[in-house]
Amino acid sequence: MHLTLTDDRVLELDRPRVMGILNLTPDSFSDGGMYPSAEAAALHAHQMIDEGADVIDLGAESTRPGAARVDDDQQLARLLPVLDCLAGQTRAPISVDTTRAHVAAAALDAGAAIINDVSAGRDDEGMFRLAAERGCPIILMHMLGEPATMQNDPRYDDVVAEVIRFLMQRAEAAQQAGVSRSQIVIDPGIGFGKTIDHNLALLAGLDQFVATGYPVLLGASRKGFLGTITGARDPADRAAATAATTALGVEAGVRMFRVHDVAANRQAADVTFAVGRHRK
Ligand code: HH2
Repeated sequence: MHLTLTDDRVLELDRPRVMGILNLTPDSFSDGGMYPSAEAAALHAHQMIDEGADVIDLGAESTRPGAARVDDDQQLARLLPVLDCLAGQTRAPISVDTTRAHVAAAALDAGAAIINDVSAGRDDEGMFRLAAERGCPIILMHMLGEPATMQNDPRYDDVVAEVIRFLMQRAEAAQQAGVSRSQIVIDPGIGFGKTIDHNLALLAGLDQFVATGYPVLLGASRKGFLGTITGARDPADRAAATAATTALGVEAGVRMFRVHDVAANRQAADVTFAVGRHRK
């Protein structure tokens, strides 16, 4: 299994891949406002690559519960200088975390290789067309409702089955728009319209996502439910808790992990994967 990035580059998914998070936002829940300049942001990307990140996920709009929307121009004003700094300096693929096709298109032009759409193509109907035209990989994430309201009493009868059904429908819609099946990654959307029990049920049911045959991405990094379980109030203190979810994900066959703390999660992924290869 692999993703095709460009004509000459592929991202093999024969082993776990770590995606380092770079949020160029003033208001992200754990790393908002960390980078005073594009150079500082690019430096952090290089640090994450040195720690073992395979992909860098660049985002310019926070999706934390209740976050305000950021218009396309503002997103691009944040993303393009960092992409310019990184272009030509690293072979690590860059994904762009946006729900807007215009933003994704400009980011792809500036060197990004993957689209990470937390709305799974629902926010902008041009997104699937763009992914089809460019032939790039696209990550489709489940969210119940939208960030402004998603944590208002989310309910499911069977969260795993409903999230998988949604993702299969969106993957089908993407393919109808011309996206190749092999370029689609699915993501249960931990924390997006989910209670702690929903998040735990999704983590316990990751093997069912893997069984769909699509590559699966897990984004549990530093999220609130980990603070509830461990008592770690500061998101920056949740690296070990996140690494536990990474180990569970590797065991279940998840191949991509979107994380803030690259070194800890690289180790968790590599050790769990190495043990898994010896299981009879
Ligand atoms: N989670 C966040 C943002 N983007 N993308 C995918 N595919 N999966 C996720 O779980 C996911 C995501 C939220 O986390 P973060 O970027 O750390 O915070 P914020 O949205 O506040 O910027």
